[in-house]
Amino acid sequence: MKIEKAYCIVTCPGRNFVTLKIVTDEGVYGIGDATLNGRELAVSAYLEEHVIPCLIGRDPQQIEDIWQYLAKGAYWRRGPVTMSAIAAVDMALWDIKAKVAGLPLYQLLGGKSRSGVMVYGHANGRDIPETVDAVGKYLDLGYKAVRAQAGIPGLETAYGIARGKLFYEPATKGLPEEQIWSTEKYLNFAPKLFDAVRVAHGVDFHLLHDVHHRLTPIEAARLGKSLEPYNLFWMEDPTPAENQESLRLIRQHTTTPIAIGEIFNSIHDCRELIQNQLIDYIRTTVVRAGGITQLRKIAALAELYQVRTGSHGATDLSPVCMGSALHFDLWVPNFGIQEYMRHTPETDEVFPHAYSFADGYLYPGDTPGHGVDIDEKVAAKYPYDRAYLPVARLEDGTLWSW
Ligand code: CS2
Ligand code: MG
Repeated sequence: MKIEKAYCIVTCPGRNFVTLKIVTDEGVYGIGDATLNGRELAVSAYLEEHVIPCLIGRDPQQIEDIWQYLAKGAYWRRGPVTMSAIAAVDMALWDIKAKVAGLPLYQLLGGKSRSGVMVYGHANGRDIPETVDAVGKYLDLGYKAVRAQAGIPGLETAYGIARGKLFYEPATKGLPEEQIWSTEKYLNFAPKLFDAVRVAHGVDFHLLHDVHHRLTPIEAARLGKSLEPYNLFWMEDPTPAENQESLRLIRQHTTTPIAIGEIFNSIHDCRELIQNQLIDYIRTTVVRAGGITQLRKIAALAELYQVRTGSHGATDLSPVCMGSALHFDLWVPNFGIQEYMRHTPETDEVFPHAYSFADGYLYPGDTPGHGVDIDEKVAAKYPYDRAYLPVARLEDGTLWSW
């Protein structure tokens, strides 16, 4: 079997997605997600101009060798653009291998380790009452785990507040939106939100929160301590983690579990965090961390230190990534939880898929491959429309982590 052709499909059913399709000389094809929110065309160009020419004629079954070739052969290693491109190739090759075997992807990884994949939904609101109400809606939908994000008094915008219904899409058309942030207003407010959620809905469900890289280590320690009475499942991205050492300070002050990694693209981004047990969940994803091939190496390292997986699953990761992630999640021994930010009906029409939701769990289905396809005719209805993630500034104008 040989790779005969490969190409990118860029579509925008409400938000931009990049999908790589690899077709073999025997007619079997596989697809992979290559979406990098706000930098989509950088990845499609990397694939079209630099990767695809090297794939033609290769044996698609040599997944590991192709991964090594693309990761090391470029000389310039790592980075979100490179690793998203490699991830898309990897997803597509695993899809082909599973289709040729006539098996759902999870069977090639080692079979089921659980009956379903526990997911968490995204409850949010402009204020505490709206957010408490949204948490209730997710519990009524059967979710066992809910993330809560609320508007912050005194700030016009805050991370994670949806513009629509069940969907949260931070990227906006035109140039990056500039949002104002105040750590003090946030730290004074956050405990009130979680107190209200627990008073209204009790303790018999997992409650999560995303700090979204906004705090310094000591501020994150203060937040973690203040949230201990509310027994969070995790406090996510409490501080920017390029300096992995900074998590040590947070760890010294609080038992609130920590999840980090959605922006990581290499095992080396999280090695120290895992080996020093500075985190409890690793959030690396199939599309960001070089595909199934590298993600399962990260999970194997994490398993040695009792760190569990908690992969990113926002709307800007396409259903192709979600489908692939669910097969990984069903197999991985040290599974924690999977983020599930539902896609829009238009997106689901572009990406028909086998996975399904029931009673707080996602099930990948048993279609051979990862169980997700792309309808190229429908995709063509939605041309690319450049959009950017917001930029954050402090009230004095200082540029801050968004
Ligand atoms: C967030 C994401 O889901 C999350 O945990 O951090 O919504 C993130 O902001 C987006 O994926 C960025 O594109
Ligand atoms: Mg996050």
